[in-house]
Amino acid sequence: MADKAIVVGVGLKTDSFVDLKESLAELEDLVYAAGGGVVGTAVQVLEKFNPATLIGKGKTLELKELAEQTEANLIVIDHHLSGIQSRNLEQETGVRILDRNQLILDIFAQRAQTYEGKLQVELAQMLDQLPRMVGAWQGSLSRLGGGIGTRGPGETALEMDRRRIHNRVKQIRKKLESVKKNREQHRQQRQRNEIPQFALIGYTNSGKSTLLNRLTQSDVYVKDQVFATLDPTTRKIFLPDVDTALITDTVGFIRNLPPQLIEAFKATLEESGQADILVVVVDISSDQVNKHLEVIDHLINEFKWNDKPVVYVYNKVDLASIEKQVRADRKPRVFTSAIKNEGIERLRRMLAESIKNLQKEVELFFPKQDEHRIYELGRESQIKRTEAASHGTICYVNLTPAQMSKWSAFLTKD
Ligand SMILES: Nc1nc2c(ncn2[C@@H]2O[C@H](COP(=O)(O)OP(=O)(O)OP(=O)(O)O)[C@@H](O)[C@H]2O)c(=O)[nH]1
Ligand SMILES: [Mg+2]
Repeated sequence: MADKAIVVGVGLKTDSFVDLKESLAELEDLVYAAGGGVVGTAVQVLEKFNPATLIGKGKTLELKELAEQTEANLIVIDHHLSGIQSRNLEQETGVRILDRNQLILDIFAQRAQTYEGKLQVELAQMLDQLPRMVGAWQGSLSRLGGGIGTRGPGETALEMDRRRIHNRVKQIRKKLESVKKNREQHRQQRQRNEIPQFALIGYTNSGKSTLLNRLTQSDVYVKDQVFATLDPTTRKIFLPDVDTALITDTVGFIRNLPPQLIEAFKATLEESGQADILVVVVDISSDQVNKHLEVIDHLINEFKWNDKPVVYVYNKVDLASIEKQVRADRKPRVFTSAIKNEGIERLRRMLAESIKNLQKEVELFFPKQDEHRIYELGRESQIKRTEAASHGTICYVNLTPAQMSKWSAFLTKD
């Protein structure tokens, strides 16, 4: 049976009310994404938060009544709750309580497919659990029955004591470390080939996976729901004049992404950090383009990707008014409709252009005994011209910084 949820927006008088409402609308989407339904909505703006229950006493009672009327079995608060606040709210309303983080973690728990993905979600759930454990969770309604917030490996955590959780956290980190080592070996192999790499990043549901499928004729999972993608996928992409490049699709962003989740998914996100160029995908049909860009900018800063060149893709242009298109002012930019296959060739050209901008023309000298390597050079870059010299061959070629370090032994001084 699907959960029937009441969503509750909470903020201080000093906060922006528009933000509160937008965040609450997003929380509704998250409830649906978790497989539940929304049967009621409430909002409270406070002078200051109530340490015992976050929201006020009157509002708590109101929620209890609303839950009875609507037969809700779940209340989701659009704010962080302490362990004590959750327990108190559960006792006073008689209904299971989740906060925004727990809801997002539940969606991740449902979506995780790979070994690594599952480990990362479990780690995030435990890191989220630890500070809530004040010995207060015993007797909590969260342990009863199934439904949103009780799934995934994290549910067993509720029965463990803190020390056992700490041990488990240590264990998971170790396992993740070995997965990471494994991946780094693959990556080194790839780097030896020095193929330029793009990362698709952006808000969840903006169309990253659909674009990847268009650009690479793949069949990555696409769905009209938040967090459809959790595990990174890397594919080859063929661009005009560039030969081969790689492009990675990964987990989408959302405002107030739980910090534990970011920490747990570091390895996954680092995959995008390996890219030479970021491809920021924005759903231009959304009313919240600016907020989405703000969240993306913030995370780019947090991951220290600021030095990477960015290409902006305003996707879903088929649904966007001219006014919205005029306001889309990040550059370089391209408008696409991944669904209608519009703008994709322009995007390809822009991606090719962005690689060329990374490259510099250099002169390499291959002595006779190394001339066989010119073939390898030609496979990973465009040789503009070659000249026979007395003891070998000179090649004029465009290389990215990474390629330059690979071929540095053959660089002639400039
Ligand atoms: N109208 C329209 N819909 C699109 C377009 N591109 C993608 N969609 C739809 O938007 C929804 C989300 O697309 P995805 O490709 O799964 O989005 P995503 O960015 O990978 O999302 P996450 O994996 O959840 O982060 C799907 O229902 C797509 O069919 C577009 O250009 N126009
Ligand atoms: Mg996706």
